[in-house]
Amino acid sequence: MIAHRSVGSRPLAGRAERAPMVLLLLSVLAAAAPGAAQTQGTAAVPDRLATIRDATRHAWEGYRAHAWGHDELRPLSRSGRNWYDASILMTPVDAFDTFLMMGLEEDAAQAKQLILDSLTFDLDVDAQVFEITIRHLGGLLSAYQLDGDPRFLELALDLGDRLRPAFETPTGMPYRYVNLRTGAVRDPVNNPAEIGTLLLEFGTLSMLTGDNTFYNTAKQAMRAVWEGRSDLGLVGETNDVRTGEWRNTNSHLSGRIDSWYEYLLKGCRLFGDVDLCQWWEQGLAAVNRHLADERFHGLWYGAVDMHTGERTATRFGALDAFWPAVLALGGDLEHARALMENVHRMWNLWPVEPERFDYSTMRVTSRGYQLRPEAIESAYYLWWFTGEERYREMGWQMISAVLEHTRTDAGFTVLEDVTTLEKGDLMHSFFLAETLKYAWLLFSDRSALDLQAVVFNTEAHPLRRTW
Ligand code: DMJ
Repeated sequence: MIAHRSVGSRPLAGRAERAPMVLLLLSVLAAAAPGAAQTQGTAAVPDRLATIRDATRHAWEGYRAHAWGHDELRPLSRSGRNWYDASILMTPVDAFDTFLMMGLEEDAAQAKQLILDSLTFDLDVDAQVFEITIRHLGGLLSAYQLDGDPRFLELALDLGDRLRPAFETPTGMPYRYVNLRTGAVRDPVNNPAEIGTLLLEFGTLSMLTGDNTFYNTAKQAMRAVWEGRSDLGLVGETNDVRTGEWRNTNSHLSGRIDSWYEYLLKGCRLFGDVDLCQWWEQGLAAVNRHLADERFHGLWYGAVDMHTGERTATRFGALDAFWPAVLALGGDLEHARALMENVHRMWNLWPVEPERFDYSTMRVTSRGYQLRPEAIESAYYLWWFTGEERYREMGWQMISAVLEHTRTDAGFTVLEDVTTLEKGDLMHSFFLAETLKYAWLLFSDRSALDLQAVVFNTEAHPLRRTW
């Protein structure tokens, strides 16, 4: 049983802060209110749902047959791989809520039994704080909220406790790795995404257990990143968590920074925290002012130096494609729509989107495809908030191409090169957590999930304000 922990310092705004907090939060929520969505193509599309559900079953069958008990499936070699010396069951933890949402009860039951029988965090391994938080803490918390079994929350609480030593730094920003058994830490050079994408999970853990220290710890890490922003209001790519000093001053929306912005907005929406709402509004303004780039075929977001604003790169790719979703959720449909056109353009350049390309030359610079969800996630948010079928068609083109070109006899696999369609040998757990889930939601009835009430963590685990 979960002991209801005594409440430490409060995580949410106090009485004096509540009035502006409510106004700011209402403006964030109102800005994202759907317009045409109530009247246009909002009904489920059964044949497409059947295709996506079959693909999900195929992916899980591959894992069951060849990687059972491991973190992830290697579809070509028909084997399993673990991130560390021992498995932490990444695929079942990531997939469980997807199965529930798709009504795949038998598959959900298999995943649940494996997790509850075998998952332990009492392991002598150095775990990456960000990855285990978004996948395991997020997955276990959403599993608890959807399924109700308290053992999911017990596992989440045990993990949360084991991650605490990572935050014992002068700034409150976490080391990248912490040993789950000994608490030993390593890798002090971290980045805004890995430092600032922890609050939805730590905050939800606080709300569900009554132990506010989780919330406050993750929020202090975000505050430290925010306070290190440049005069232009931008953050850099890497910093030292012991001093706060920036090591790489490139600013962009790609890996190492991306979900930092996502959690400012989502933290504002899930917890109603006035600081996060303000940081989001100000961060968004700086991004639209300095990173937006309209010189080449419409709107892109590239890279600049965080201090000078000087353009350092014209690159975009699969990871950056999350931004239309966040813009739509934040109510900036104009930029969301414009960028989504270019996400779609990226999908028309090659059979499948590449990891990265240069939008000034339209040349690919990183040729792989890692089964990533972001473009389909954005199509889903755009469709949900506008009701326009156009976004469903974009999403269908994307997921059809993924299912066609990445399918193997045992699950789905990454591509080494989207120009040749050469296959690699890995089915990332986020394919089940995110890619297939967002595709499923895109063709479900719009009322299947209320994006005004549910907040997806960055691994697509749904969290709900049940407290
Ligand atoms: C996922 O682990 C998360 O979405 C993360 O925020 C970014 N990378 C992958 C998916 O591409």
